[in-house]
Amino acid sequence: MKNKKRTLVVLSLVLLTTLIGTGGLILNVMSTKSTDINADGVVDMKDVALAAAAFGSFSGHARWNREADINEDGRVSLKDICHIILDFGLVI
Ligand SMILES: [Ca+2]
Ligand SMILES: [Ca+2]
Repeated sequence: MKNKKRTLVVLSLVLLTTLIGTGGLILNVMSTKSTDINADGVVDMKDVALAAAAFGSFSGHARWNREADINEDGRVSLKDICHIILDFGLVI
């Protein structure tokens, strides 16, 4: 069961990386906001999980997490998660 979850996470990362690799079609605006959402000094799955928990939310929404809105467009979307994936593993 644990291996299935790990496989799903890896496949999701591969999918996101593939989407990002298509010439940046998803990311049309660069952001200067930190992708280290929990401010622990590294961009990792904890940050992806925080963004995923806020996915689809917007300012005022019950699941809204301002720190997860990386591109600061007022929504937590795939664009924000792609920004985090691009920085994945980065030590800040
Ligand atoms: Ca972090
Ligand atoms: Ca956003």
